[in-house]
Amino acid sequence: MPELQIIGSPVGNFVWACRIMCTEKGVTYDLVPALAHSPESDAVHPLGKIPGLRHGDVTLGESRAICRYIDTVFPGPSLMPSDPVAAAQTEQWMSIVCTAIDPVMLRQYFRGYVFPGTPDGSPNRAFIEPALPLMEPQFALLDRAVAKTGHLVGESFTLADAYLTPILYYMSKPPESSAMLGKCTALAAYLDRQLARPSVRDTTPPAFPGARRT
Ligand SMILES: N[C@@H](CCC(=O)N[C@@H](CS)C(=O)NCC(=O)O)C(=O)O
Repeated sequence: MPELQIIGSPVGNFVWACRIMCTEKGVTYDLVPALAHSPESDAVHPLGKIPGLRHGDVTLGESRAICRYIDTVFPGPSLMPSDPVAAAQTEQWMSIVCTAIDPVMLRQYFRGYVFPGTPDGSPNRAFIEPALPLMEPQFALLDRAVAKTGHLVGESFTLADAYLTPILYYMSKPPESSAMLGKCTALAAYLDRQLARPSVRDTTPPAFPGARRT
């Protein structure tokens, strides 16, 4: 089998999800550190985003496609449930995380801390403030979702948890989001448990320079 490469910065939340997936499956890979729109990412992702994948002649972009490929081609436990309803629920939560949670919590709010674009590098309140009222109901939604079983779907860790955990990790750093998370007892306990999970712990990236530790 040719060497499997995951291409992207380890701090990228979608890169991290793919690495959790590989680790859970016991698939060895080489992490090729690369920024979005670099020669390395442009060579494998149609939009030059990260993560990308290279495996012999196969090149792919988009975390969902990458995870599907790895899950199908390599042996090892799958993070997609075999039960059709649970599999569809996993897709449902991954879609919600990617299309609703990530755009508000990371692309809008967290960006105000890590890529502020302010002259002195201070947090950009123009990004942060409008995100706050959107984040409150999202935290409440996620708190309810994990309250029953401690997972997004069923009784075990799925790819949906692999997508959500990196985002919650970053949300535990800045003051407003860590306060919101702290009020969501089920979600805060969920995050603590996932961060102790070997596949998550062993792939946790270095902190963003602008992100405050709690
Ligand atoms: N839908 C993509 C999203 C990937 C994504 O947005 N990656 C970010 C870094 S975490 C990126 O490449 N951003 C650069 C851009 O959007 O141009 C996936 O699931 O892989």
